[in-house]
Amino acid sequence: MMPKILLVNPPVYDFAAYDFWLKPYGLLSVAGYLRGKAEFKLFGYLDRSHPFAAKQKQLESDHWGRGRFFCQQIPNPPCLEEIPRYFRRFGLPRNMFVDFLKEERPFDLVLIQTMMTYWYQGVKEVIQDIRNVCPGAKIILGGNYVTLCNSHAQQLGADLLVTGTNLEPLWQYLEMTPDSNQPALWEAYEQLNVGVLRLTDGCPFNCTYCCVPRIYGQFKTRPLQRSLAELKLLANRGVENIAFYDDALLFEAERVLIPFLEEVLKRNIKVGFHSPNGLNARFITKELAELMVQAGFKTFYLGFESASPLWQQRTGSKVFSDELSKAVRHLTAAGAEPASITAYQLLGHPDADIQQLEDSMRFANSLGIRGMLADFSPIPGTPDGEAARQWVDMDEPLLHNKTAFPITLLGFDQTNRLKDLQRKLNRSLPEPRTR
Ligand code: B12
Ligand code: SF4
Repeated sequence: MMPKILLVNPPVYDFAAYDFWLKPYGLLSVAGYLRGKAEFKLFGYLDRSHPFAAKQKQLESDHWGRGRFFCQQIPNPPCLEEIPRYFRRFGLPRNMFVDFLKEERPFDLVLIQTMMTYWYQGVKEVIQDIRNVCPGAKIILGGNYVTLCNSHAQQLGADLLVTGTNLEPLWQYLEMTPDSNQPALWEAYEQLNVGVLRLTDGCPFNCTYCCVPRIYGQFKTRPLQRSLAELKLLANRGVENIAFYDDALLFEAERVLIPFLEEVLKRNIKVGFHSPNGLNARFITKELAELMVQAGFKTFYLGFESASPLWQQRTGSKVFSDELSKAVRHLTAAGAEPASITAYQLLGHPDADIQQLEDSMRFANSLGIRGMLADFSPIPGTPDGEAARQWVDMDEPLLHNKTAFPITLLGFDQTNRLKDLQRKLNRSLPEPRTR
């Protein structure tokens, strides 16, 4: 008999959350490796195609498949009481999961996705409900929170924690043999409008605020044929928008992204591509910009962080201001609408004094592109996360919260002033033709 496995993408407890092409890609990838070897059920709290969410007007998707989650306001956790923002639980209501478990039980195994370190309360809630309704099921956690806050995650009471990218302990625990050529288990969704792809793993840079190089080791490309098979699977399911979750999608593009996009054109696959995780402007050449636009890239998020040369050098020199200007020139010459290009800049970084954020925001605006303040979340084990210990208790993951940390560091008024300025600068630009 095949084991019966439940896949869960938990609800999110946070001040803010928005469906910016969010999918539990690690979880679906792991399940994909076991395709045909187990019976799967998925409960996605953040699935806006679920009938409960799909019928609510205010949760409707925008033109590119993004949208709001259903949410309920709840009291701030005690350690975030001082933060003057409403705390919420995002995702399908709790009783829906309990009813689902009662209807579908028993399960042999439950695999739970963990994502942001400061989202562990949702994971805890899911574990409690499973223990109550399906006491015989073995619970397995994997993903970022488990990897970055392992000893904290051990207190949640799961049976196995899979850390990092080594899945060997999982296969041993399950006594199953994976098929690593299989794409993610997208068919687990009954309705699917948005998909995710990842053509590479890791990143060759070493930014002081990021944990990717430490977790993924050397930059590696994924097999092109497997990515193309996954794209086909998504396109056949009717997916219209695909977000890349790569950390360095444009690095060594001639080995991965270029052949991938050429194949997209050759096969006449029509989907909109997006890069919410940020592209490195340094690698956007004239030719690459043309190919990206032709093959269907609709939005371009560029990781810029700051226009201050000192700050850029001190944090890893991943991109310089002239490289951003050049990338914008290439993209717009290739036909990208300037309003579809957005530069991310970090708000609340520990070196805020040398970051010259206002100047950086004005610089991006002078290029005719939008800016987005990416609230800084300190990550344990990174140089900047460790530096953050002087302001917050890094052993409490709730204090890594990206809304809370900038307010703790800069104060509420200064944080609001900078956010207002960003909104004002964006309003000075023409509206995107399609939002
Ligand atoms: C995609 C991504 C996003 C997406 C959304 C992701 C989502 N679904 O929520 C977007 C672009 C929206 C995003 C936003 C942000 N992100 Co982000 N993001 C990532 C990224 C690149 C991948 C995360 C992911 O989906 N991993 C799963 C898949 C893709 O990974 P995988 O390698 O295939 O998985 C393997 C293993 O990890 C394991 N595995 C993974 N999951 C599971 C599950 C199970 C059950 C098992 C057994 C195994 C397993 O098995 C797989 C084996 O191949 C990570 C960096 C990274 N490379 O991990 C940062 C990362 C998670 N983000 C980070 C940050 C800082 C942010 C932002 C705060 C940035 C900002 N300032 O705005 C925001 C916060 C958003 C919010 N609402 O709070 C940090 C973490 C911060 C933290 N404290 O936890 C990370 C680690 C990057 C970094 N800077 O170091 N992010
Ligand atoms: S370039 Fe991006 S993924 Fe790479 S180390 Fe820097 S922040 Fe992390």
